[in-house]
Amino acid sequence: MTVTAAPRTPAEGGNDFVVVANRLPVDVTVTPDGTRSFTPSPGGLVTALSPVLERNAGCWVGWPGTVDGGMEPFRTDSGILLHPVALTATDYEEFYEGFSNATLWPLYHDLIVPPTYDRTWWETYREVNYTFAREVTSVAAEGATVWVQDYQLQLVPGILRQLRPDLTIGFFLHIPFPPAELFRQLPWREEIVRGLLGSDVIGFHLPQNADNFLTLARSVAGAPGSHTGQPDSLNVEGRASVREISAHITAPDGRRVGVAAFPISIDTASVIDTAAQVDAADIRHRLGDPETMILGVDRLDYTKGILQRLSAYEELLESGALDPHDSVLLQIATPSRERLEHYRRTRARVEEAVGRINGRFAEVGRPVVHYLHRSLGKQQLFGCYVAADIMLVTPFKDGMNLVAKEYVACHGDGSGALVLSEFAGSATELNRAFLCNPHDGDSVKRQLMIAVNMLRDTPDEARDRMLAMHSQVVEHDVDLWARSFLDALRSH
Ligand code: GDG
Repeated sequence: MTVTAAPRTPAEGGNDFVVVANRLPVDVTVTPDGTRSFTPSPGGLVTALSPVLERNAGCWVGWPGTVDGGMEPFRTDSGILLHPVALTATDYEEFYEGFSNATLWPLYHDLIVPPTYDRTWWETYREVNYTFAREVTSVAAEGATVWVQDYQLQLVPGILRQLRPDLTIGFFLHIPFPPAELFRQLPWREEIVRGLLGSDVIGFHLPQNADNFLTLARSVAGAPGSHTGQPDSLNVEGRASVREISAHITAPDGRRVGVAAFPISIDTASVIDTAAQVDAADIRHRLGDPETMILGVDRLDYTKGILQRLSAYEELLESGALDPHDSVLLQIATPSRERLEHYRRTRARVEEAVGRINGRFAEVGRPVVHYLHRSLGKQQLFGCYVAADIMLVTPFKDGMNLVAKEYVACHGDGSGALVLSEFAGSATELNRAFLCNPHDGDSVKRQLMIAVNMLRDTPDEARDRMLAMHSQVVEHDVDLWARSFLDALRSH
């Protein structure tokens, strides 16, 4: 299918504010008689955007998570219209698993595994982006604001700009944006850049991501092999700053596109509230009342460095730095993208390591690693955060990492310690963490032991560090993220 844009008329009685994301914020339940029902799922993005959507008669456009047929739009209890986009099984394989998660995901995470460049996947990505954009045009009122989310939908701003020039369009990327020299590998790089430039404002987590994009925009349109007929390079002014627009790109159609960093955060007040209700002592008791409880919480993704964290822990047990009678590592690994080869391989290696470490160091009835490969309820998850002495967050690359912020939010009493990869976006704000380089096993081990020893020997110092980070997430919550992006978009 060719993506040609026939202008669309605004939806009568449509919505003034539309969020479009790959997934709808719903959980699908199938009853024994086969009836499907949809309940809103309580993700961070939903919590952040719900008040804005409610105030503005808003609508959320996205895929409901099933490939077996369509579904009617419906309203949540709070009045938000959920507008489903139907995807086929082939769309799911080629657009979602293929181009989004086996091409863009590894490319944007610094090639931790090699990306696959497949023309068929790319064509499906374009088609599905076109489908999402068409759905937006059917629900957006004249002059509406549309906020497009994440790497799966990078062509949507450009398509919308052609279909509906009356719209105000924002785009936010939830994962890192790679350095230009990596991005330039992508055979369809110009189309992606032009797709993003359909926006009025493009937001990233960090100024460094935004600067990568600005550098790329300076060069990619006129790169050798360019067949776009665009000028040699796009005109770029300024440098990216945080929460305000101080950098602009002049798009090929003459519009000024604002670029800035808007570090995402969590619904801190609600995390603190939930954390106050958990029984952390019970969790520690069920783990055998260890002296040191270490925690890891991640989607099971090769970017998260789970295997490297297990290896560091194993070596510390081996050397005697950690005592297997007194230490427990609880690793919660939420299932993710399980049909993709690299994910299957990562899972196999992680599970092999868990088995090996327990085989070497566990006693009967007393494992040294507790491993859960499933998703926990929020209450239980936050109970683990509160209970843990040390949180290990060791991604090789991560846009932000909300788990680190959630842990810190749960430790308003100053207890606990965060060992955090310097390659997680959150390391910029949580700079009182024990920062480590996950590519260097010695660095992970060293920072983990500094944290263990500080909690034991100089607890006041550990407490100061945690309290400083706690204030950071109290003052910079997800509401600030949403407000600052939308204010920038409005005043652009
Ligand atoms: C992408 C970017 C960026 C995890 N296990 C369970 C569970 N979770 C929740 C956590 C947290 C969320 O999932 C994970 O968010 P992260 O930010 O840590 O990581 P990604 O999924 O990779 O998110 C990332 C983010 O988008 C936002 O822009 O920060 O860099 O990669 O909220 O609590 N929740 C429940 N049970 C679990 O077992 N209920």
